[in-house]
Amino acid sequence: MTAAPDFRVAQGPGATAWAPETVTDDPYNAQTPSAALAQPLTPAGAFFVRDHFGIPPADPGRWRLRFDGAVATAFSVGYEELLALDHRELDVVMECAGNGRSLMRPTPPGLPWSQQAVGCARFAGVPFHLLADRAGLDPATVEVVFTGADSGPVHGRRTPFERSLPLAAARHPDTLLATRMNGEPLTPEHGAPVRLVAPGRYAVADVKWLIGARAVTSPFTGVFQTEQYLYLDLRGTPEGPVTTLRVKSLITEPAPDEDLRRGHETLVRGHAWSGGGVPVRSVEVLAAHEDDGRDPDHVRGWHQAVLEAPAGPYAWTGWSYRWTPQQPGPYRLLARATDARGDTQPPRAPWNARGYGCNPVASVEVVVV
Ligand SMILES: Nc1nc2c(c(=O)[nH]1)N[C@H]1C(S)=C(S)[C@@H](COP(=O)(O)O)O[C@H]1N2
Ligand SMILES: [Mo]
Repeated sequence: MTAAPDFRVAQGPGATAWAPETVTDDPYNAQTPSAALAQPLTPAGAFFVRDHFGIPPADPGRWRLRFDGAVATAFSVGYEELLALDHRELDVVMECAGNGRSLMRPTPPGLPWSQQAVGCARFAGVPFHLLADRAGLDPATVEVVFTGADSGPVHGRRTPFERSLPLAAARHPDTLLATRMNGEPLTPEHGAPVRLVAPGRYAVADVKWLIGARAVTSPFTGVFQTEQYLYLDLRGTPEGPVTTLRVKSLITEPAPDEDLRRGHETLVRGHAWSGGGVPVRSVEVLAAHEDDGRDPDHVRGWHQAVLEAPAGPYAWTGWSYRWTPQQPGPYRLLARATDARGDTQPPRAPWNARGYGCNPVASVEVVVV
């Protein structure tokens, strides 16, 4: 079922040939290259890819999305019919729940993502509730289960990729049946022809290659809902499913190990985001010189970065801080985002058995000469 991905190279003036950095070949998983993460919107051809079973073949001409389960009238829609409906466009940070796992000690099992299983793209799609309303949901509906066209063996049985959303989240006007990413039709690796986009949640919710939506009157217990994508503690005790994105930041400049000049102003910049549509309230930056010998957790000297206006409630917020290093030698630059709820990035990776929600203070090492 795995097709070799065929990444289109951006054309035109100033175009850059992007390709994600492969993490596994089969199924294909890849992370966003750092140069692409520095862009305000992540190019689709550079955007990280997370596949459990491989990319299923898709033909928009034959694609249908079936609505069934606890509904008055089961029905299906085709691609052309969906394209004719009103679309909404939203800039959305998509982050894999396992992003950053490789920073945890001991490193939990799972794909060894650094902090690059993330991107922000402009998705256009039809609000899911417009079609759900046509089906006439049973008043006892508690969740909607979304089914992808991909499947594979789990516990010895062929299992489709399926995830549910609580009814209120499924019916939220920003939950989209997305057909476009950054102004272009979805590419095969990102869920063509139609994927779900549930903004503000870990990206496991964003079912690709969507072919089914099923209303259910008791909570869904599929493997990707109740066995994987849970916060588990040291003893393996569940602490709950991954849901909304944790507050987080990324330093995109300067690059790691970049040589900077003493007495020269350097622009430290990056993105920050949180989940559930909660805005970023502040980003603070700390430049710790190696000789300071201070524990950065206790150090004073955090400076407020300047925030840009984000392109909507689910987009990331660009930030920057002008820094003029005074001493030569190695520095560690740290960035710490706080959201409007008051949640802030912890000093160190918050460990859990599967390595989800890893949002420690962002850090990059540079040398001043
Ligand atoms: N059908 C299907 N949808 C899926 C997945 C999958 O394996 N199959 N992976 C999920 C996970 S875990 C993530 S992080 C995102 C990744 O989206 P992307 O590959 O477009 O970046 O897709 C989600 N949707
Ligand atoms: Mo993921």
